[in-house]
Amino acid sequence: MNAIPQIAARPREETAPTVKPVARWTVAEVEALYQLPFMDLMHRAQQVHRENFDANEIQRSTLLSVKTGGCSEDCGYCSQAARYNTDTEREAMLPLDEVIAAAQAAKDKGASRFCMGAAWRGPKDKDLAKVSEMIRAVKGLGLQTCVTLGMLKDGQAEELKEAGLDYYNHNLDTDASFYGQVITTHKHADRIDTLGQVREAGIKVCSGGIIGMGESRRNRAALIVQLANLAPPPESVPINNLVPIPGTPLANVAPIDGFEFVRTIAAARITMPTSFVRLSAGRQEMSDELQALCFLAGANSIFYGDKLLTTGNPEADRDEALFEKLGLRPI
Ligand code: SAM
Ligand code: DTB
Ligand code: SF4
Repeated sequence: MNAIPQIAARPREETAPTVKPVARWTVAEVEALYQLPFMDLMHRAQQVHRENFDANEIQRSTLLSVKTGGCSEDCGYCSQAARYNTDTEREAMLPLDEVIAAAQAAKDKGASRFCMGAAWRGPKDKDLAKVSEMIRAVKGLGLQTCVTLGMLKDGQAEELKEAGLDYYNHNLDTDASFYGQVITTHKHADRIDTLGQVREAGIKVCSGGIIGMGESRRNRAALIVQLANLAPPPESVPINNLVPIPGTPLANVAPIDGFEFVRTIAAARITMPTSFVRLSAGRQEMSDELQALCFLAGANSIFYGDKLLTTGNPEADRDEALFEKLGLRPI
């Protein structure tokens, strides 16, 4: 089927990283991956995975919400949107010493990356200065740094880079054509713009999406294409299974079939062969066996620690026991 074309040499000024999409994959090709017999799809995903990674290694990132709740946006899945009546209350930004203590604890538990999240449409300049201090401190502990702060304005990505930021997480979340059914306060194109600013500043991109929001298989395939055709694709691709939050518009969406979720992981692995694919939100609700199928399909990263931003994640002990059973080695 699809061989990824080599990118031909281009004039110097065009070689700067951008996220301008290239036509590497089509939706029809990714739908065809989804339609493969399950065993064939797993085999193909494992082949691609083993060509690019040690299939027995797994990367671990720990998350901390440094500014929780009260968000102006209307993302239909989110506990932190001010407009929905959820159990999550608006909180002030965490003080630096609490962030440092959490990062040190994550490092002691074995995480290699520390990701700090804020419930903002985008950061104000005074907020960014505080987050930059957090990045400097976490980097100083010897951890890779990641933040997810919403949409960035001109100059903000450069400030984050200067503070020592390694990765910026900003998910496309869902297919451009489904986006307006879940979020109306900003656009899919705004997300792509921010990813461009992150790239231009020389920060690595972490971008993925949420599966199980009532989207069709075609929407899922289109999301994968939109991620895979970014030039270059994100270094890190979180695939979240919707965690239904009471009080949000998506509270009662029917859960996605586990095999369909695994197929999505495989499609991400095959189309983005050198990216880390992270089995992200929704892991707490999964059996060990379903998680193992996700790893077989090419997921090689997880969020590690008993909390995501506002919802639960498996205890570190459960993850360690699972890694032990599967012979997975953390990196
Ligand atoms: N406000 C920033 C933004 O929207 O980019 C950063 C924080 S936001 C909570 C980060 C990501 O968390 C979202 O893009 C979405 O992919 C994920 N997320 C939020 N709520 C979720 C849920 N209930 N289930 C699964 N993923 C969720
Ligand atoms: C990502 O893709 N998933 C993480 C991280 N990036 C920021 C967030 C998941 C949030 C799940 C719901 C919650 O805990 O509020
Ligand atoms: Fe705000 Fe991000 Fe939640 Fe959307 S996903 S409501 S932008 S915190």
